Parts: sequence; C-alpha cells; structure tokens
Amino acid sequence: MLGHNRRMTGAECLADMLEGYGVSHVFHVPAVLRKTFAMMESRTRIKRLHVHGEKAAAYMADGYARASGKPGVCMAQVIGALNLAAGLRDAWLAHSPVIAMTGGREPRTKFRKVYQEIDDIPAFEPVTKFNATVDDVSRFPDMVRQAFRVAVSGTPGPVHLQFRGNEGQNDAEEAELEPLVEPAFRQVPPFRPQPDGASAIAALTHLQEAERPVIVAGGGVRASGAAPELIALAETLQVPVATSLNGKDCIPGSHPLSVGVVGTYSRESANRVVNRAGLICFIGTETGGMTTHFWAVPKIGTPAVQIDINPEALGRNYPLLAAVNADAKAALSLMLDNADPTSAERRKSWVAEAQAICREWSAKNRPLLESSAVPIRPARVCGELTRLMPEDAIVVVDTGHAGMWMGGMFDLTSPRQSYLRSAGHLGWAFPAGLGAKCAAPGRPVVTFTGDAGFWYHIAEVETAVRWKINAVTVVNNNASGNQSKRGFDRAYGGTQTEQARELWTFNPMNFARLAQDMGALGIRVERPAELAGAIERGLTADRPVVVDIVTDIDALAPLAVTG
Ligand SMILES: Cc1ncc(C[n+]2csc(CCOP(=O)(O)OP(=O)(O)O)c2C)c(N)n1
Repeated sequence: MLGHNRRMTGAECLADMLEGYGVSHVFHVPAVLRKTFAMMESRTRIKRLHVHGEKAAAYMADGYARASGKPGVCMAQVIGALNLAAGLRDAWLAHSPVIAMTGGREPRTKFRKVYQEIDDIPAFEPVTKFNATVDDVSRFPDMVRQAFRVAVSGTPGPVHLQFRGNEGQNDAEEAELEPLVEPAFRQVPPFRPQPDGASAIAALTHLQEAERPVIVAGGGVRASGAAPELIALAETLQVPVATSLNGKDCIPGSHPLSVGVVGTYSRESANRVVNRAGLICFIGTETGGMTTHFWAVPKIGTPAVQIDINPEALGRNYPLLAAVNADAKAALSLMLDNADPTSAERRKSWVAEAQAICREWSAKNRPLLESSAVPIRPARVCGELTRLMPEDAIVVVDTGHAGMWMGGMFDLTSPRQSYLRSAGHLGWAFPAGLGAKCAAPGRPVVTFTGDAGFWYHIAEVETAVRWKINAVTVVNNNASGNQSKRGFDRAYGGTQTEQARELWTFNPMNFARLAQDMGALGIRVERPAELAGAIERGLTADRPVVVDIVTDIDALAPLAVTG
C-alpha cells in the first residue's frame, strides 16, 4: 500500500505494530490471536499476561493506560468478548485509551448456531469510540493504526477490533503488508489544538475581573499533562482550585490554593467554596453528575467559562460566558502568557475566605484522620496514606466508600504523585493497580479498595505473584459493602431488620492469609498504631503485597454538602 509491503502473516504484522506503538504488556484470557502471541515471543519484548478473567484484563489495560497515557491492550476470544466489553465501561466513563481485541465470526458459519458465538459487535457500541471488524488480513495495518489514532485522539477512549475467526484465526493468513506505525498516536495527546485567541482571552478576562472565581479542573487536565500550567495560572491570578475525582492529581491537596475534590464523592470545603463562587472556570471536565453533585454544586446559572478539547462538552450543563475549544495545556499557556498578575489583588479576601473554609474542614476532620479507635476508622487509613505516600506514588482507588473516603480524606502531597480512580465500577481498582504497575514499574503503586471491591478479582493476586507485579493493595476490610447500609436503612423505612444485613454483609475474612497462600506478602492490621509500619513494610517489600486492614463496619463516609 505504501510501497514497502512485504509478504507476511497478520500475526507478524500485528506483533510488529504493537511493539512499534510502544506496547509493553498485553492482558488476555486465551484463546485469541494465538499466532500473534507466538510472534510476540519471537519478534518482540511484549509481555503477554495471562489473567483470570476478561473483565480484569480490561481493567489492567485501563490502569496501564491511565498510568502511562499509552493505549492499554486487552484480548479475548469470542466467548469472552462480552466479559471484556463489560470491563471497557469504566474506561469509557473515564476517557481512557484501551484497545480491546476479540475473536469474531466466520462468514462460513454465521447464523448456524456455531459453538459459543453470538453477534458481539452491538455490545461494544456503547463503550467504544470505534467498534470495527477486521475481516481480511490485508486490513491489519490500517485498522490497527485507526485503533490507536482513535483511542488517543480528542477525548481519549476505548476502541474494539474484532478479528475474523472465533479466536481471531485470520492472523495466520498472509498478505502483502506494511507494519507502519504513526509515532504521534503512541500516547495521549497526539495533538495540541490551539484555542482561537479571542475565546481564550475572553475566558481570561472573565477570570481576571472576577472577585470570587474558582477553577474546577477535571481529567482533561491530567490527559493533557497541563497540571503545571493550571497551577501557574491559579498562582498568578490567585484563584482557588477544586478538582473532579478524575482530576484530583492536577494539584496537590497540600497546595495553598487547593480546596479539594468537588461534587458527590468530595470534600466539604470544595463544595462550600464552589457554591460560594461568583464565577466557575471549568477546565477539562464534562460537568457530569459526580463532579457537580448532580448539578447542585455549582448551581446551574452560576456564571461560568469552560475550556475543553471536545466542543460538544462546552456549555452542556452550564450556560457559558466564554467557551474555549482547545487542548488544556495550549489554552492555559496562552492565558498564562496574557495574564495580568496585578489583578490578583482583587481576589485577596476571597482566597482568604476559601482558605478559612479549608482550615475549618481540617480542624473538624483531624480527630477522624488521627483517630486511634478500634476497630480502625477508614479516615485514619486515609490520614496515614497521605503521610506515607512516596513522592512519585501512583494511588489507585476503587469506587463506593473507597472513592468517598479517599476522594475526600486523602491528600496528594507532591505534583509527581498520580491518582487514578474507578469511574463507577466496584472491583476496578485492584486489577487497574496491577496494570498501572506494569506501565510504571519504577513507581510505587498503592491501591485502596473495600473488601467487596477486592473480592471481585481476588484471583489476580496469583497473576501479580506470577508476573512479579509488585503493587501494594490496601483493603478496607469491614466484612461488608457498608456503603449500602444507608440505602437499606432508607428502604426499610429508617431502621433495617437484622436479617436485612444479609443484603450487604459478608463473612469475616483474613485477606492477608489468603494473599500469603497465593504467594504474596499479606499483612493483617487490626490496630491503628500498626498502620504506618504495615504500609511502610509493604512499600519496601519488592513483591506483591496485600495490607488487610480490619475496619469499623459502622463507619460511614460523609455525604456531600450543597450549602
Ligand atoms: C459493578 C458495580 N456493582 C455494584 C456497585 C454498587 N456499589 C457501590 S459501593 C458498593 C459496596 C462497596 O463495598 P466495599 O468495597 O466493601 O466498600 P465499603 O462500602 O464496605 O467501604 C456497591 C455494591 C458498583 N459501584 N459497581
């Protein structure tokens, strides 16, 4: 096609292309693209992680992608395809560039009730940006390029390629192929679309003239790598910064202008500051329900400006005074170049007010963060993690109470730390943490999950041991999914029956012992004084670690405030 074609198999071509795109690991349950796996062994250094379930494979690829910005690749044969599709849903919600490859249908046997087969394509439609079939081996090169191009471009997201044959056997066929890769699409972001100057200056002018502005920064800032520009603009103009959960690592919690995570799984100080603000500057956030506490924080109608790479996001939920369509880093750089630092004076009393709200939050919550109660309070675990996370740590957090405790109570303390969170799926964090560690083996990875979350993919402890994926997993073990307690209280009209606890509790379990039996280091913690030693031991163990912390089943995370 491009004049450099050679006769080769699809398997050789795909293996070469994945290596060319910088893929270091793929996550799969056999049997799919078997010839490609053989070619990866003989032609590349790609690690082929055989894991215990397709959903976990997708979550590992997702954690890999979010930790590195490079597409994470996961694979399943036709019967496992929907398990893989289920696992793409979190990547879809989080805008994470995951490429899923599955086996598909043969024209010869379609519609004949062939073993294990249904039409999987519709199931991938709601969770992918590009959902395509590769029926002819000659299409391997252009379709793989399109998969990478789509996954990392614009607002990133998952892609699905279905290869012909229930195990993708068309990789064994030969054609004239050119395994060309496009380096620009190895990672997010491939391009930095510049704003038109007038819109960026309009947004800047509103921000500079405002007396009570706040920035709400989201995952688009982290995808763009725009945290330094965000912080520089906030400092220059003296504007407080709240983040979404997905954007939590755009500004360390220890920064004097940080007010915390806003929305539903949030910190009270952030919600209070955002609801007192006179102008909101949304950057790289969809202004979705979780970030705005279902559009109550800020209230719809609050004056706003917005910067986003996706024009369709601009003004979706909040009417705008200025809309800037651009890469976050490009827009913030332009605004920074034109910023007037003397305007900061105007916001002195507002910044002081926001900081007083933050100090109030700290004073109110210090007893919880330092609690020596037994059973251990989850907030104490968050306090210890804030204190002990290495300055280049990647912190990976599950949803539910885990998301609430860590979103609200845990602080990043260095701009080099990363924070990856489940976009809603219980059980995501443990495999995602393993994927993150594969992507960044030199960085400490610490995952925080509840026990219900950990149960989902506990078998992957064996994968971590087999592949020496030395992540540390901290389990908030209250022998229940106790986030559900409030909901069942309500359902039972205020107080649930004793029997109702069967709806949300489990048998007590010693995860440290289970982990130990699977070959990991298991550390059981029952007293607050043991926490620091256990986490420090985990961080230096150089092997997969499960820190099993017995916590209080009655500890409920604080709910979002709107006042
Ligand atoms: C796939 C999926 N199913 C169900 C839920 C609903 N859900 C949210 S939190 C939760 C229980 C969480 O339990 P655990 O992880 O043990 O944390 P805890 O609340 O006990 O701290 C459930 C069932 C979900 N978020 N995702």
